[in-house]
Amino acid sequence: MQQTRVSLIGAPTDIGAGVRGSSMGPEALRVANIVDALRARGVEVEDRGNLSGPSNPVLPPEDGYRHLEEVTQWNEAVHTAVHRELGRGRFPMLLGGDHSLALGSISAVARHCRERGKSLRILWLDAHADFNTRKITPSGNIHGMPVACLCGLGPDPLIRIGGHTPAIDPSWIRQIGIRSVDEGEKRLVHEMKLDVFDMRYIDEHGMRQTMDRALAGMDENTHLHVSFDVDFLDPEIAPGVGTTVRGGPNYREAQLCMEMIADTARLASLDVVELNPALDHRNRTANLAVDLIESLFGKSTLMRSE
Ligand code: B3U
Ligand code: MN
Ligand code: MN
Repeated sequence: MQQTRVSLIGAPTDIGAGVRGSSMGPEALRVANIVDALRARGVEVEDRGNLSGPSNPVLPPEDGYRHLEEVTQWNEAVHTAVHRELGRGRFPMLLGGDHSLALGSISAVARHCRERGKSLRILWLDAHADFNTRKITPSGNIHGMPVACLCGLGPDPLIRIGGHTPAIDPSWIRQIGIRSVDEGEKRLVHEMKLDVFDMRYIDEHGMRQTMDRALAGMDENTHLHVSFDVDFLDPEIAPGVGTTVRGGPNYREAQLCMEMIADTARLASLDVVELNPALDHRNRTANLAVDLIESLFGKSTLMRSE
């Protein structure tokens, strides 16, 4: 099998979030030794450094969006960088930054898949559905909207990134770990028929069956993208995020989730977002994120015979 070649792309901004600090995420992941951890898995790694973009003006929402222009600029930079790495046959790993950046990242992955005739499966690991729109958002924070924007529901400059609207079809997404969805957002998620494995589903059926179902139906032609919002994890183990929601997956469940993704050997791009070092204790959440990323790249306790 061909060796995986990862390109780390830092996007140090909290432009789409309500709580500041995820702009420090890329550095915290580097301090947690993400490069060496991946190399220890036999992965070839190049750290492309950080993208640049506008600073956070900390303004209130306007017409339902906070910092729309700045979010657009950051996402255009992310789109270009991610698309370029994919074109080179490399695995882009976006180090956020807040989750609004998944717009740039996933639109680039979708464009690449269209160009190469590949099918795309997206796993959205998150406490939140991130399916708000201008009319229903309680905050105006665009990190609560990227899935809706990718599906074509959002402001022109955001839904046009990458030149194909909508960037993706809702049927390509599986959301996992969801436990905080706003009222209007619930209706929209239902209307758009998103495939959601919420915490209730995981409680009732376990992580094993959840992942079996979320990963079903892929083949050799599938590009698997994981968008890992660190607030997916239970705040007891991952306190370093801006919007903690209790009752998330514990350490073992999160490990199993990552290991089952690794077993598919289809993972081809990744976002690691919403890590907020300003709220963390001794880089504990960054270390945990790196630990889980190692599992995503095949680190498991024993050789498995089946
Ligand atoms: N749904 C809320 C909260 C939220 C969404 N994503 C995060 N927080 N990280 C909102 O503001 O849209
Ligand atoms: Mn999110
Ligand atoms: Mn979240």
